[in-house]
Amino acid sequence: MMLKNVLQEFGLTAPELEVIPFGSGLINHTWKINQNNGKAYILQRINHNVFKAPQDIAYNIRLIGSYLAKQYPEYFFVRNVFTNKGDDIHFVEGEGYFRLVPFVKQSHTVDVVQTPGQAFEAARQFGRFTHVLNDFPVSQLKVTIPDFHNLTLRYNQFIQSLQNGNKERITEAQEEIAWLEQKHYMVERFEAMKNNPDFKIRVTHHDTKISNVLFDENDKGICVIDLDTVMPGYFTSDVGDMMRTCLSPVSEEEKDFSKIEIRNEYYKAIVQGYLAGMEGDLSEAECKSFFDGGCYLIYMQALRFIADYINNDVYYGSKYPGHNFVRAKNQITLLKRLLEKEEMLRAIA
Ligand code: GN1
Ligand code: MG
Repeated sequence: MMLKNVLQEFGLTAPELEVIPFGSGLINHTWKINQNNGKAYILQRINHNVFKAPQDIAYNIRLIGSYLAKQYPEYFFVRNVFTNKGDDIHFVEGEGYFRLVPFVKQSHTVDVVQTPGQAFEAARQFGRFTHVLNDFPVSQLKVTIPDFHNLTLRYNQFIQSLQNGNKERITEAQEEIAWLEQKHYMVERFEAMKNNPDFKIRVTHHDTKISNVLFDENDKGICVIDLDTVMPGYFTSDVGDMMRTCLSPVSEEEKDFSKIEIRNEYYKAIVQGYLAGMEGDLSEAECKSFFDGGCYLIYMQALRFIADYINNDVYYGSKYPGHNFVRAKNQITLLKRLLEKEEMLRAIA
């Protein structure tokens, strides 16, 4: 099998290897590799259509890794394993780019957040990651996906889908489209943030779901993983995507929207955990914008899902008819529930 050849390049040889599909990401493919000596690794194939220059991911990880080794040697940072040729990424013609990292012993990941304590720990880890890189020269990082969390661009892509997309689907989604158009003020708010020097461009993770944090056996956070989308960005991206994925007891895949709700204690845990990790780095203006982060990211995901539905599911794919429309309606419901609690939740931060 082809994966065996890839593993061989990284110095891991069959037959004593066990290869198991791992995780639930929508974009990259991930496997866990167990060796019979007890060691384990995570192998990932990077989606080449989404990450146009996978070498840039490896470059960023190298740069950050050597900075942290000097400035924060106690910070736990998972580096790529080198190939026999000394590269930290391996290209296979017709297959794409692969990278391998050691699996951290006695660590586990969490697919669905179970307690506010876990949300606190996750938020603290994402905050800490940005904190230890506070003085890192952020402009040296490569942008692995240009405009990834640029809400203005995502809104424009949504408008573009209405011009060129599937007409039947546009008619079907009329109500949701109108609602999303009404919420355009969020784009204006986002633009104002971009023009406000009190919002620092930081090293942010951009994919802060709970499964991207490693926990130890006592459910304390160890570190963050999956650094593909680490880029210059705003803290609102990281707290916002945590809110998007932790506040409700059900995920973006849930079809029964009556189960979607905003849990106050998880909101509090995210804010407090992130502040603890950041150790006072946030400006006053940033501290006042936690709630906006949640809005931007949920709104953006709703726009991305509905645009993809209208564009015939070219980006996210679809496991059943109407899948991306369900996801979009789910995120719209989540945003509605969040906005209902605006006054109360803003008072928490
Ligand atoms: C994608 O692949 P995964 O699940 O980590 C997407 C995120 C979305 C998420 C929604 C590179 O992340 O931005 O929030 O799906 N990543 C990319 O489930 O587009
Ligand atoms: Mg990811």
